[in-house]
Amino acid sequence: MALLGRPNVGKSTLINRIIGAKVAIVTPKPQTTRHRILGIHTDRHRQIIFVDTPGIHRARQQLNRNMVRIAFAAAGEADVLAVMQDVSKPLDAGTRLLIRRFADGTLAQPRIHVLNKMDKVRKSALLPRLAEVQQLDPHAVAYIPVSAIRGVQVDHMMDEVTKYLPEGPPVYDAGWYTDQSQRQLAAEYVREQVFMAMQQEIPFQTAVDIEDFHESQQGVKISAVILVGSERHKPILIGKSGSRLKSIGVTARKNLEALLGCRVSLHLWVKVQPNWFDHPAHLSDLGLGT
Ligand SMILES: Nc1nc2c(ncn2[C@@H]2O[C@H](COP(=O)(O)OP(=O)(O)OP(=O)(O)O)[C@@H](O)[C@H]2O)c(=O)[nH]1
Ligand SMILES: [Mg+2]
Repeated sequence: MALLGRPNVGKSTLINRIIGAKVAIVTPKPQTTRHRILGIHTDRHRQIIFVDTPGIHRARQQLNRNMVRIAFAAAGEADVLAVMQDVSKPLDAGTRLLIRRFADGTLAQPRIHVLNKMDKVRKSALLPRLAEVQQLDPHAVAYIPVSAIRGVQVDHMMDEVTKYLPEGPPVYDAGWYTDQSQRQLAAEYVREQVFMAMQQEIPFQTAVDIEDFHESQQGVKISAVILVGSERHKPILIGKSGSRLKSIGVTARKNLEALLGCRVSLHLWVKVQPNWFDHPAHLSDLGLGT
């Protein structure tokens, strides 16, 4: 099942909630997710492969064009589409356009509308919103309000999705919960903290590349480069006497230790690569191509 929607609606939060681990990073900033990320849920009766996607937005730079392309490609391959919106925000032009785009019949798979962040609105506000979405896409198979962050109605949504999945043997072993390597997860966990710590355009112009990932009896030793798109971003990211970079490293390391269940030593450094986010070759080197 592919999870699609505008940036920041809570797609990654929902996947993490279902899987019970941070497989996709979450921040309050839009355009956090840049890849197609699998979250594999296996229980006694079923295996559902959830595909988290980058938020669909008007893309100017090559990185953003790739992100949007990744989302539509994931939609094309899935058995069921879940189109998510944030009900705590008005149904804006961008969201309407997105709903219409999926409703136009180009993609034939069953569609479920997921109305997230219901914890932020009154019940009385939900009904008119449901009616509005139903009117925009009358042929969807379900319209489900949820709270991804609190786990409200998430089981119900999964049962609804299950109805439309093809029967077959499980694709992944029961122990697998994502398709990402530990190396990729490490890069994402560092990027999450960069997003949390940085303001304005800086987070969107950073990427993380793992230079070294070494496992031993003592734990994991990781060396990561944070790429910035401009010389003037470097001192801001590093902070006074290295304080900002240090606190990014400390939080990312703690989160990684919780995920990997072992000691992690994390070495971060910053490199300037002007406008890397607009160069197809740099993007594919960073695993951000299409
Ligand atoms: N109150 C509330 N906040 C939520 C809920 N789900 C997500 N959020 C918050 O919304 C913000 C965005 O969440 P993400 O999961 O990163 O959103 P996303 O759709 O994956 O965003 P992109 O990756 O940028 O497309 C975070 O601050 C979340 O904590 C919810 O059910 N209720
Ligand atoms: Mg996301």
